[in-house]
Amino acid sequence: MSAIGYEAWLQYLPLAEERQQALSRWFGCIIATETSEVIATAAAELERGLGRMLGVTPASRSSRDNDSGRGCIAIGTFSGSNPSVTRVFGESSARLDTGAEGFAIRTDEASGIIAIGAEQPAGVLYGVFHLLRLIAIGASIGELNVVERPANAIRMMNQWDNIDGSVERGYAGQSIFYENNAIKSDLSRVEDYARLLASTGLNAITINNVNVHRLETLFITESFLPDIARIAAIFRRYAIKLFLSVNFASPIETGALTTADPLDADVKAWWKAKANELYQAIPDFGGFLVKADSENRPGPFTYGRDHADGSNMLAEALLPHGGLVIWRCFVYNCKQDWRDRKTDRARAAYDHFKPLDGRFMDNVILQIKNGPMDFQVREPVSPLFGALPATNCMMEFQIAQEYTGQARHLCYLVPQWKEVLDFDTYAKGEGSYVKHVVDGSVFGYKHSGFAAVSNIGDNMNWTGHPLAQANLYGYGRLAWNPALESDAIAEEWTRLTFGNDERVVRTVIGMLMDSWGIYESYTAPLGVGWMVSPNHHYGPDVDGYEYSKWGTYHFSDYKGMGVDRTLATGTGYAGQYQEPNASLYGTLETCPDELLLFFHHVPYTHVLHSGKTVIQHIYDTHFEGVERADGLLQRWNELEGQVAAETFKLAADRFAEQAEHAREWRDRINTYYLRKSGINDALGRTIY
Ligand code: GCW
Repeated sequence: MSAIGYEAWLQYLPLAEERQQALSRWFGCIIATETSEVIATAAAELERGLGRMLGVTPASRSSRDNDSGRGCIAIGTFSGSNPSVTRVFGESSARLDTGAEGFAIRTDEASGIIAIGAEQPAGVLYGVFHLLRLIAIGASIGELNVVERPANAIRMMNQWDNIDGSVERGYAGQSIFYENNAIKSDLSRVEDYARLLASTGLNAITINNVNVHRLETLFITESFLPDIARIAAIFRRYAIKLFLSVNFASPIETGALTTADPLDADVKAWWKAKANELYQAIPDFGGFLVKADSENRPGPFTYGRDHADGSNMLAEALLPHGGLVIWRCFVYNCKQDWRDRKTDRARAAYDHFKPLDGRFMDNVILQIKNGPMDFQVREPVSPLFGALPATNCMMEFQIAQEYTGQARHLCYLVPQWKEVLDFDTYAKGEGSYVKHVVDGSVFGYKHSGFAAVSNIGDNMNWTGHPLAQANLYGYGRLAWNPALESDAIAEEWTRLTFGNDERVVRTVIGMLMDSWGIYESYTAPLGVGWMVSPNHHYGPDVDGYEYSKWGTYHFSDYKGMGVDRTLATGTGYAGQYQEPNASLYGTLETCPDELLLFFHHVPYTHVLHSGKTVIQHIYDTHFEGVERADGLLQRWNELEGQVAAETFKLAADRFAEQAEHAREWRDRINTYYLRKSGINDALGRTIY
């Protein structure tokens, strides 16, 4: 029994004695001969993991000097100096399809060696975490012959942390990087975070909020660079590259120039000099993440330039150093008039960026949110995926549950992300899945991959809700391999976190897998989104954003609700998809129920494919949602005594809050629609 806390999925719980004994024949020693920092990290992890699980730490050897009388584990690069690795993989290492960052693990009965080999030290580290995971979840290691390579080249985390210690949309405490307008002097927690990220296969991180405020603008100046370099050095040991979010108006805001016009010669020269300075401090610096002309952030529009001009100017500065510009597509009019039904925020990213396809430099990547709006519980996939054959693209997910319960409600997001990744864009005919757009294979992108907004803070368990760790873990695993199934990822996480008691494992997996559907059922219905309290976005407020400037409306009146985004009579958004998706969504008869109100404005009496009317669907799902939220609490309560008391209590309190709060959602939404529509619940349940 263990607390789900600081160690997260790297607890390395002691194995049963029998298994310890069976395994110990393989782990007489650890042979690591190379001097690379990352391989040293890998060797230390092996010592720690094996030591805890087996109860004895295998001796470390820097050469094959096996006096243990038992088998050993050897780790190293294929072309490195570890003879045991070479012996096991031999010439065949050239044919192993590990790619640059993958790894191979092989059990060699003849020499008594389990070898982990890779092209690069990073692969060795991932291989070590993989082997430790296999041991922890009870897999057999006697005949290992594993070859793994990541599907995505960029596997990135985005922190929305601010220098004052706050975290934008953070629900798990304060920043682990910053406090009181300074970078923390004690960064040990950052190192522990790096380890967690590397264990899931992530290889890049942006350490500051995309909203780059006054002091964070100075991160790229000498006031902060030495400290930033300290952070980069920590992540480097875990093969994670450091990126910074930058302010497009930096030349002005640092006091250097009076313009940030991307075509101005002085501006270009300023950024070039900046890049030189940055790479002097951090030779393997990853590059910039940029939020420009979005939600009041500065950008190229101020100078009558477009986003290709803006990003290319930065890309030119970084190019000689091999740096990347990751440019966000979250660009829309956040000052629209709710009376104007033609302007559609959902259209914005495509309208801005589609016409620019082909104009971006090779080291620019467009980072696109998974949906066209903003991380709602249900949205269609952004039509930009598949629409940019000549521009590098990557995915942006949000692990932080801004609109999905804020780490107080359980919402395992991996199934949602899987739906996005498995969506067929038809960009190059059938089978042009989003996952293959963002892994670069559909269009042959030079750079591409995954990014996600982190859900961690300085809470002792990292993520606030102990079970929200599953989202952090799941994101990394999916970025490595989008073909993994949601329940398989849930099972890995559960076993690593709670141990292998089958009753606990089954209960937790079941709760995780049901949770997204439960959250959806008592919140905004049928894909319409929002209905949250303005600003903090927690809790129900059906009209909270209805008369605002943010472009997020449901248009409910006494007859019906939903947003008409059809080509024929609406905003035309549905026409941004390629066929057959454009027709599927644009036609009332074929539009999937779960997205109906995203695409169509319909009467409350409209009959869904499910056979229910819209109004009855709203009532039914909201009543059921509360019952199912109660069910989560009951299911968790059954684990009392099976899970460490502290973890049990922490989660039990949150499940109680969720059940209570689901009632608030139910009653607000049902009451609102009863009053608007005047149509009674067919089952006569209590609505206020
Ligand atoms: O959803 C909105 C959030 C903002 C965030 C923005 C973005 C970082 O409410 O807090 O700002 O998205 O993604 O840029």
